[in-house]
Formats: sequence, C-alpha cells, structure tokens
Amino acid sequence: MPRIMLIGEWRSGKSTLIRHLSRSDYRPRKVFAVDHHGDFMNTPSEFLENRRWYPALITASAHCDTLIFVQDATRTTCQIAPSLAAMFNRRVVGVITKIDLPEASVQRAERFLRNAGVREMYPVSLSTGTGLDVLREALGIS
Ligand SMILES: Nc1nc2c(ncn2[C@@H]2O[C@H](COP(=O)(O)OP(=O)(O)OP(=O)(O)O)[C@@H](O)[C@H]2O)c(=O)[nH]1
Ligand SMILES: [Mg+2]
Repeated sequence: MPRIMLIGEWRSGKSTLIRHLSRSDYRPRKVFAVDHHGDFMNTPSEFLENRRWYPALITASAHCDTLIFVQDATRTTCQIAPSLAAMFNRRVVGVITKIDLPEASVQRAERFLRNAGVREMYPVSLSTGTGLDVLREALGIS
C-alpha cells in the first residue's frame, strides 16, 4: 500500500477520510504536527493556510508516494495556493468531500483543485459512502 499524505483546509474531511480509507477508528492527536496513522499522514490545516509552513509540508511529503488534497465541496473559497501540486514531486490526487450536502458544488471544487494543479479528482461523500470504492481502487487500497 502506498504511503499517503493528506492536506486540506480546516474541517474539509481529512480525519474522516483517513477513518474510511484505513477502515479504523482514527482519532487525530490535537497537536500542531504531522500525525501518522498506519500508511496515512495527516497534516494540520494551518500548514496549508499559511505559506510559512510549506517547508514542513514538503519535508513530510518526502516519505509519501501520494498526496491527497482534500477540498470541501460546500466551500465557496479555497485556500490551496495556485499550482501548489507542482511543489511536490509526487502523485497528487484531489478528493472532493461533502457532495451529499445541498450546498455542494462539485464543479466549483474541481475548479479550485485544477487551479491548484491537480489533474486527478474523486468526488466522495463520507456520510453516504458514495465514491469511496472508486477512490480506494484508484489509490490501490483494498
Ligand atoms: N455530510 C458530510 N459531512 C462530512 C463529510 N466529510 C466530512 N464531514 C464532516 O465534516 C466535519 C469535519 O470533518 P473532519 O474529518 O474532522 O475534517 P478535518 O479536515 O479533519 O478537520 P480539522 O482536523 O479540524 O482540520 C465532521 O463533522 C465530518 O463528519 C461528507 O462527505 N459529508
Ligand atoms: Mg482532522
């Protein structure tokens, strides 16, 4: 299984996504640091929201095969910097969460992720499970 690092804004669904993909009861430590859980690495949203933490993201990504940029489909703004994906010499996958909510727009989330340099995207609902099988297959997770 590939080592996977998750990056995303506050409340975008990073911890919930790790719980689903790892099929375990992941409870993140509430500390301002990269959090390891099996083959998953969770990152604090502050690392994305403030550019002074980018070096921390780049250092942590050295141990990963794949990065997931998590984008909440209900958000009307995006804090992922333009072309951020290009900063990592890794496969970057976009996961669009909360597509079950009425205010969600997959199209808008796709636009945000494209702007961040992401080409490969998977819309999911972590509430209903929609899209999770396709995502697992794309990531090579059983
Ligand atoms: N309806 C719905 N709720 C979701 C979905 N994904 C996540 N949530 C909810 O969104 C909230 C935030 O999810 P988290 O997994 O804690 O998000 P996070 O990115 O880890 O948040 P921080 O660690 O605080 O940055 C939780 O209440 C989740 O249950 C989804 O696809 N649909
Ligand atoms: Mg979390």
